[in-house]
Amino acid sequence: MKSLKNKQNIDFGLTKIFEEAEDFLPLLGTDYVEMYVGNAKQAAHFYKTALGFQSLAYAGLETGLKDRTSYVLVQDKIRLVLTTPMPGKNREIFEHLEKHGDGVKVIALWVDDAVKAWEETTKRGAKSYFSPKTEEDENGKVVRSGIHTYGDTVHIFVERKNFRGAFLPGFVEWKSDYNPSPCGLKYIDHMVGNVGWGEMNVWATFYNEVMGFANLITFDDKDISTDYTALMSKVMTNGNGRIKFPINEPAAGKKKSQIEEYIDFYQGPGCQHIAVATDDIVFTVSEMKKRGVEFLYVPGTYYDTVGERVGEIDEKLTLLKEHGIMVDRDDEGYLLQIFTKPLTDRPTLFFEIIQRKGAQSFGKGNFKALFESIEAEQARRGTL
Ligand code: TYF
Ligand code: FE
Repeated sequence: MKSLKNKQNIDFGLTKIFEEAEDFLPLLGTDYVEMYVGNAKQAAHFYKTALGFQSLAYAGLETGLKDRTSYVLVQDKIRLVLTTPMPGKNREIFEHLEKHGDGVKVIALWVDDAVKAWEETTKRGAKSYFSPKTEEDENGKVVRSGIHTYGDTVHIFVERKNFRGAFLPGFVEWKSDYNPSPCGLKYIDHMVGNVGWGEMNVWATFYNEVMGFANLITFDDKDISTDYTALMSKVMTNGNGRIKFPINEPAAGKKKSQIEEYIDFYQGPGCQHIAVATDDIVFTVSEMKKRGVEFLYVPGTYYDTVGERVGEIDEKLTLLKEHGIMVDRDDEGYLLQIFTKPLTDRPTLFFEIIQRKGAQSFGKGNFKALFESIEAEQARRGTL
């Protein structure tokens, strides 16, 4: 039985949550993340240079694709697709860009059966993005289907067991002479959605009822609020724990919530951050800094008390302080994390670098320092 097998893979106390549930949507992992961007060629250069991604695949004019151009980048298990529109009838990408700026359009999920994934989710109320279709080339075939989630964001289910190509049918392998070394990014740990006032529960319920996810943790405004920022968050996770989607909504605070700021600039709900795992955060962060990535500033005083809060850790505190890397502990271990500034001109999408050493939580102990740091940035932008 598939559902039983899934349960044995659960490695962080999810067994209880899923005891009775049958996993009608088994997910093997994140397949790819696709961003719609204003200039895919330059964005690809940035993600290679600054974050250490490698060239993987390409589709555009040279491959017979007329209405858009896509560059596919890879770093270990992470695949990032950067797509820009070309003049033509495809208004979807232009409209997405005009409204949101560069942002995440597709969070693609790797499945064994893209037809079943679409049927199970649409029958539970998901709005279809596209019904199952088979794409084929000399490397085999891929079945994909898609559903809508928050805002203009979509999930695409990807079934690739009969495919050997670089990415998807229609893409050619992209061999480049420019190959900056990786920064040690391994896989996507979680992807966070920001939604509007009162919508957190709508989307938590969507992930529960339509996709069979469970609520792993809830943070209310009391957990999170600083003097200014306030937000609430529910972390939703699938049966084997490989996919984690925290959903944030703004809460009333003294000044403008960072979630509201995001929604104002993204002009609606969307993906706020992509958390990527590394197994050597000091290496990853020092590489990314050398390559020009800017991180949020954590005040030096944060490190005065971190020792008593987290106890013994393997890393030298002086090194963590030098880089502004934060630490938090839970029952199962500890984690190290740091946040980039937004990677776009609008204060919208950013990346989190996370190294888990047992802990499966989200750094609640760092919320205050983190949000104060975000507020300092909001103040600089005049949006607080
Ligand atoms: O994903 C998380 O829950 C943590 C903390 O606006 C966090 O990375 C939560 C909300 C937010 C930024 C980070
Ligand atoms: Fe996060």
